[in-house]
Amino acid sequence: MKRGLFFTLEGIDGSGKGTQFERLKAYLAAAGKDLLCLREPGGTAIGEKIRQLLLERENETMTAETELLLFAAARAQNTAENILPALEAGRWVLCDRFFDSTLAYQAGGRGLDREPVRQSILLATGGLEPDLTFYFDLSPEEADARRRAREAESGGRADRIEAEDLSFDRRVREEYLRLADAYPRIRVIDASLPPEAVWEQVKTILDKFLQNRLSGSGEMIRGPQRRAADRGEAGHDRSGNRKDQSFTYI
Ligand code: Z5A
Repeated sequence: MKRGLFFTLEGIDGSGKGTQFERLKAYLAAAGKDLLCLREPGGTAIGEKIRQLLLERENETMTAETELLLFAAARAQNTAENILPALEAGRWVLCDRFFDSTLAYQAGGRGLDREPVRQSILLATGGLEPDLTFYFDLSPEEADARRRAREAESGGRADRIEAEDLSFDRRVREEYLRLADAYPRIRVIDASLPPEAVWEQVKTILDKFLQNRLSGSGEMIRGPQRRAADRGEAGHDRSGNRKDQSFTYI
């Protein structure tokens, strides 16, 4: 059984990630892919309860460390319950946010030291990495304007993290751009364009990626485990059990 592919979407809130998630989902489903769609925090019964805790405005006394550990807890559950079993079964997984969000928001935005943030990610994922990540890049000012327009339309109210100021979003964006510079799996999308033009970028990158991955040498789809093994690290063994390993993120 070929291991499935793992795709993630990242960006600051209001960047249009959710809109493109729906398009990607429809595109892959139309291509007949057996697809599992998830979001973080969330994706499991436990994760959705943690999501509530994380986003409720009432929880304004939450410390950055508590926040980090709650995101890690939700991710550990999502990884074990949903993502790994789906990939092992050869399904493709599409996740709205994954650990890059933690590096961008908790290390970049909150200013937590990167090392404990990396360790929390490693504990939650056992070293699982997406195969391809779309990062939707938008200025915090533009994202804020879109968010406000959406709130005015829906009558909704900003959640605890959305309520942070623009300087927070600027630090988050900086960290995303740093990660995108360092990791070729992260592809930067210009999210300032109209939705159709944003989709064209996503589709071009996806089609090219799939062409490279699925054609050619006839090799098995190289999933996260295999890549970790190539680096001389222990990710998950063939049964999907976690092993200790060093963590390579910057
Ligand atoms: N978080 C974290 O801190 N650490 C972590 O490890 C993880 C998450 C996993 C989850 O929020 C929060 O948790 C998030 C990061 C943090 N907080 N913030 N801030 P969420 O899941 O509730 O929401 P979100 O992921 O941040 O995104 P969203 O609210 O769903 O928005 P979006 O996906 O970025 O954008 P959208 O809904 O597609 O579009 C926003 C509006 O713009 C909407 O009205 C669209 O119609 C419009 N739009 C979309 N595309 C365009 C274009 N191209 N042009 C113009 N207008 C557009």
